[in-house]
Amino acid sequence: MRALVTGGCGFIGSHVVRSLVADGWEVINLDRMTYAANPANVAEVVRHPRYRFVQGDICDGALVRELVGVADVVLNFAAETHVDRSLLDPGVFVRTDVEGVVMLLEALRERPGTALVHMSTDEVFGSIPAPLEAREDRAFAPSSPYAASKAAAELMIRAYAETYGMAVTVVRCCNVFGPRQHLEKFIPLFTMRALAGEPMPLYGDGMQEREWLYVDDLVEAVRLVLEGLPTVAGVRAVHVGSGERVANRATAEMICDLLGRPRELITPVADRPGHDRRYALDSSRMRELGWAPRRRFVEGLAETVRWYRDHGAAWARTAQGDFARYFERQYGERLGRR
Ligand code: TDX
Repeated sequence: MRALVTGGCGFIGSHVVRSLVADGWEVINLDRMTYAANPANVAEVVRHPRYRFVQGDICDGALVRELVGVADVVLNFAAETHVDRSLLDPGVFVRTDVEGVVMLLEALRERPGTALVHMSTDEVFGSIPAPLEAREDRAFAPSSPYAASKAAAELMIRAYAETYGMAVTVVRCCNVFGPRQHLEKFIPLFTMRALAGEPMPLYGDGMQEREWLYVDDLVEAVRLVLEGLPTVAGVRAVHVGSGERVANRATAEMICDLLGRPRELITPVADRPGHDRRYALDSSRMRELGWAPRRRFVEGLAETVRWYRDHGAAWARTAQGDFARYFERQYGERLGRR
């Protein structure tokens, strides 16, 4: 089987690329190499005969048509993913996360035998009040430009599936974490700040809850989805969540404790505008397929924190980077340095 993986140099995409190549798949990795991509993420497969890298944009219709034309399945991980950046610059989210998906759909229309697995997010539902869990048929209510761009992509997918009889799987996942996640995200950022003995900027009261899934468990879910791709036209959505919902303050405290750093580093700062209080997925559909996460949050967090302690600084240096500039823009005022 040959997969076209988009965004395969990013966090989740690269974990999937390495898993597929190791298991005998042919993989074409299409990545634009934005700030979020890191060539080190795929270093171990880069010379593999079943791996091919193409630097390019999912908004490039001709390129996408050519690559979709030689694939059995397309896995779309290409996206702008950071909520805070979507508050600073929403336009690029509309372009990549919506227009890019339409480009993929246009190419797939001409290839009825090629399946699409699209990565989406629990954020399309907005905040979920306790004790509710979002089922697959819940109405969308996105709060951020990022979440709205992912919801809009799903609506385009639905429209194409209905209109042109395409069979698509949408994987909606909770917060994923693990090695190689960009430093802008909560767990890597807080880990690196704690290691450096620098203030860890906790938004608002820190009582927002996130459902955390270790990246290897998501990869296993994606692999299971690939084993049972639908053949009937329409959209099949599946929720992939761990059920482990943790308040941000508690996660921050665990990071300090794991590293033996004082909890006083946790610094409350101005909240993220439109900040969702709680995410919670009902993942029973995936569990009925036989999937279950293998790692508890505490275990995955300990492993992740260790990885950043041992490799984080060197790994971060291999990435494209505007992180220092972004950090100043996002946190300078919040941390009182402007
Ligand atoms: O500096 C911070 N301080 C802070 O308190 C950052 C970066 C985050 N937070 C809070 C905001 C969230 O409640 O931590 C929580 C997690 O933040 P992020 O890592 O930015 O993730 P989130 O906004 O929950 O979105 C993530 O999960 C769903 C991914 O970024 C999305 O791409 C995915 O779709």
